[in-house]
Amino acid sequence: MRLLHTSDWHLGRSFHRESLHDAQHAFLDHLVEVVRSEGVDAVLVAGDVYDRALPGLEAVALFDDVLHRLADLGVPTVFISGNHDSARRLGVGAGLIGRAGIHLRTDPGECAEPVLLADEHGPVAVYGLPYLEPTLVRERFGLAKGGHAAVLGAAMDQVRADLAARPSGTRAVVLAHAFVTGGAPSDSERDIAVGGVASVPASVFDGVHYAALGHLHGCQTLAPHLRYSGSPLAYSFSEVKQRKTMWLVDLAADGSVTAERVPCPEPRRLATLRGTLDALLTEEGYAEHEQSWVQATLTDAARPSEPMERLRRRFPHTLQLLFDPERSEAEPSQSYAARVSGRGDLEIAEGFLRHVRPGAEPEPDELGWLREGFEHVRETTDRKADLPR
Ligand SMILES: [Mn+2]
Repeated sequence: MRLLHTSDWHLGRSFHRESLHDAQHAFLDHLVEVVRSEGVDAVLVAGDVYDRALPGLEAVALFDDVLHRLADLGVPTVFISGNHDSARRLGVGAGLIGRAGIHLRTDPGECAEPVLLADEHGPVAVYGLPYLEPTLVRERFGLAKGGHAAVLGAAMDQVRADLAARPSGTRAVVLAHAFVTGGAPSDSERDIAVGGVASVPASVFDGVHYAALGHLHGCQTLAPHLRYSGSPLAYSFSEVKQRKTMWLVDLAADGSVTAERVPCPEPRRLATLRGTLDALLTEEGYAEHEQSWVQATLTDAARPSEPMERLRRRFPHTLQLLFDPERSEAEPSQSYAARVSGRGDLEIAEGFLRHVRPGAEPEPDELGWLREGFEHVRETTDRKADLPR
């Protein structure tokens, strides 16, 4: 059985205020074409369909359009909700849409109800596990406490129990939206850390033949049966070196897997340039980036006048301008933004405590309060998106 695995479409997302609508449209055209030309038997979309819980109308229209096109092709498709989606909103009409062979799995109560497919070698059970926010689903899985590893582990226990009751030789595929240990993050994923632990061990997926993973935006292979497709487009400059792809997965009669990367269309190259304004404007070597989306880091000791205007004369698609002046070692070397970039909220708050109380480490109690505070903010933000009013 031939599967096409993709994830993290983030419909409606822009790139540094540049609309990606046309690029996302082109990607979906490409997806439909690959499904047709490669003889795909089923499409798997592992979460973060939309960028926001309340997507804009343009994004909803893109999704509506691709649903129709996939249904017209008659190729079964399984979607799960990711941490960016409102599971309840994405799941509206799932029962009706399912009659057209498009399966929206957004309900944590349906983890053990697979979409049943088959090829000439027998049945394939496809389990769509929506993103499971520990604080929201713990109780449902009979857990008093525990983070991502516990809830996803409980969901996978249900999957294994269901699978064990099916005819022997049934192959199992899982879709999940999670941070699996060993995966490499980039800057465009929203943090899902709970109690300081974001990741789940790969062993959570023991017993299934393929896990189509979503959440991390770089394409990667953790094991032959455990892969991230990554997002179809770059959503941060940290992805400058990534080639965006989908996985074309062949599931053999014995459940073994071979996979091949299918490149996605690239709307425009990304470039991260660093140097003095004068160097960026004059050096021949930068000519290849004149039409790229550019992040420029200026190293001039004194901030030049009108740097964006001047840069855009050579690089009209400059989207981000950073300053990192070269200084002598005696001076503080970086801006506050540069010093905290890439650090988590908790880490920044810890650093603040050390800064205001030199010589004293933050107390465990204080760290606990901070962690609770940050988690509370994140939960209430997530929960608000799902409120009926
Ligand atoms: Mn994502």
